[in-house]
Amino acid sequence: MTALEALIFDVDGTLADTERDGHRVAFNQAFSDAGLDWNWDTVLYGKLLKISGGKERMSRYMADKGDQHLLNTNPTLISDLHGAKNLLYSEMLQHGRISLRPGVRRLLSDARDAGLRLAIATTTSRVNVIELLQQTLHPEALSWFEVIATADEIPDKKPSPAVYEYVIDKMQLKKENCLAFEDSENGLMSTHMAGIETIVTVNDYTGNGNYAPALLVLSDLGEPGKPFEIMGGKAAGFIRNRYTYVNVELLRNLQRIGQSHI
Ligand code: XBP
Ligand code: MG
Repeated sequence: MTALEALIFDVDGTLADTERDGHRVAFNQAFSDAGLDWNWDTVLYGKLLKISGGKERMSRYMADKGDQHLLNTNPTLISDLHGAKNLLYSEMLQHGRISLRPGVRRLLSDARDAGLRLAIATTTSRVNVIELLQQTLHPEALSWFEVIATADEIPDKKPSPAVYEYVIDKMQLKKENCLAFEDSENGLMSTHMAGIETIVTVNDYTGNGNYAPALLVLSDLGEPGKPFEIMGGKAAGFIRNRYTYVNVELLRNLQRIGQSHI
């Protein structure tokens, strides 16, 4: 039986709650700076999040609003807005407005000490990942991850499995030797199609999803003294009354459980 070798992390919603008070606010500022009457309130943004990728999200919204004529005067409107949004988002990170979710720093640090290999698989832009890791985790945090796969390398966004397949291929891993961390249905569909067992940590936007294929569905990774809530998953019965936060020992056990389900 093969052992746990690597952990692959989604970014938005998984490492940090970046959407409602991060990307959404930056999108709205970019819209208003461009003189557009577009505004994404928190409820609308929750619906729009079903569309992976900021550019794709704006394109869909523009079409639904009947504003496609705007492209006649500015054919690069969507990519201009996206660039402006990412700059504003970077500024928010630099001002410390976004922090890591519970347990993330501890687990990454413990995983490194245990010799587990780390990677990132996200549909967001590379610039956003770099800023988030450096600002919230550690100035040298980029070097903690063997592969950082983003929308810049993999335009085929989640729920496509492409970004996870890219990571597995680059790291020459077997999918059975990895675990992935996701926060959304699109993310879980992506890992599931790539054949990677997954722990889902939900947030306000993703709590009502269908996570049937997940090994575990949790409120968050938990901390000593701040237990996670177990919301479901194939391994939920195993961890109940045994673990209150995600640590490397639990992950090694989950990887074995994942293999026994195959
Ligand atoms: C993240 C996304 C991204 C972010 C915004 O999904 O879908 O579009 O919302 O970033 P996941 P960009 O967590 O599943 O990777 O504007 O750079 O796309
Ligand atoms: Mg996510």
